[in-house]
Amino acid sequence: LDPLIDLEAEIARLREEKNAVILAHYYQEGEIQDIADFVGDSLDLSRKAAATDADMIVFCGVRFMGEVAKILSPDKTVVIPDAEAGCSLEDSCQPDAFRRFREQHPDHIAVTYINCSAEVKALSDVIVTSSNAEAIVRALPEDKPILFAPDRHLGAYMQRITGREMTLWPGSCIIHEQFSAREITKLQTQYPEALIVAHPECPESILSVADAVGSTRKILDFVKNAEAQEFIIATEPHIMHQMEKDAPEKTFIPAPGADGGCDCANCPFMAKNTMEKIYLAMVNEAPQIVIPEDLRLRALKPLKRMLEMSP
Ligand code: CIZ
Repeated sequence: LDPLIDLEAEIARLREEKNAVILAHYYQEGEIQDIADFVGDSLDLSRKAAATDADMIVFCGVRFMGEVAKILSPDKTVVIPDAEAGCSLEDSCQPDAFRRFREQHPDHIAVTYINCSAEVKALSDVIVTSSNAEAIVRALPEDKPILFAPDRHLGAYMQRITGREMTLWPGSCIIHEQFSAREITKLQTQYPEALIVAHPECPESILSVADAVGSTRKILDFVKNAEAQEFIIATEPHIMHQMEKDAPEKTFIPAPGADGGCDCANCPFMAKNTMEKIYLAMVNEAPQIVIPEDLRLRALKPLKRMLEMSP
C-alpha cells in the first residue's frame, strides 16, 4: 500500500462509492471509532445492522459481531477488516460440546451470550448481550431452569442479581479475567475519590469491589452522569476514548492486572483491525461473512427473540 495514501479520505470515498456503513465497537482503536458512522455495543450495532439501507456493512469489531450483522441483514455485503479477529469466549464454546451440554439438560432454556459462533447461536433458545441479559433473564418463565453460556462470570452475576438458578458453561474472556482486585485496591490509595466501574465479564472478586457494574453502554452512561471526577475502568481500555469525548474534564484510569500494568487488558482480537485493513476490505469486498442459509435461519430465531425481548 502506498505509504502516502490518505486512508481516512480513501475510506470516506469508498463509503460513498459503495454505499457502505461503517460500524465500530467501543473496544476499537480511537481512530477507527472516529471514522465510523455508528459506534456502539453489540446490541446497538446489531440494531443498526438490521435497520440499515446501505449495500455494504463494514463491521469493525470481532468476527461474531459481523456474523450477527449478516444473520440480521442477509442481503447486505458484510465485510470485516480481519478474518482472524476472533473471541476467547467464542473459542471456549465449541458447537459439538455445546450440543452435548444441551442434550444433558433437555428441560433447560439455553440463554447464550452474543459472544459465540453462529453455530452455537443456532443451538440456543435466546441470545443476550451484557446490556439486556438481566431484563431477558427476568422475563423467562420461572419454572424453567436456565443454561447460561459461554461466560461463567456474566452468568454468575446474572444468578446473583436475578436469583435465578443457572447451570453455567465454564467459559471466560481472557481480558476481563486478568484484572487484579488487589492491584485495583492499591490503585485506589493513589486515587481515593475514584469510583470503580467494571464489566460483568469480570470475576466476582472485581465486581464485588466495583461501584457500578454494567455493559459498555451502561458504564459510559454511568461515568458521564456521576458526580465523581475520577474513575477506574475495569474493561477493555479503548472504551475510554468515548468517555474522554463525553466528559473531557474527568479522569479515567485503566484498571491494572496482576503485574500492576494495564497492557494485559487490550483485546488482541479487537486490535487486529487497522485503518489499512478497513480500506483494503472495502476495496476488495473481502473478507466477507458468508453463512449457509439453513444455519442463518436457525441462528436468526434466538437473535430475533433477543431483539423482541430487549428493553
Ligand atoms: O455487548 C458487547 O458489545 C460487548 C462485547 C460488551 C459490552 O458490554 O458492550
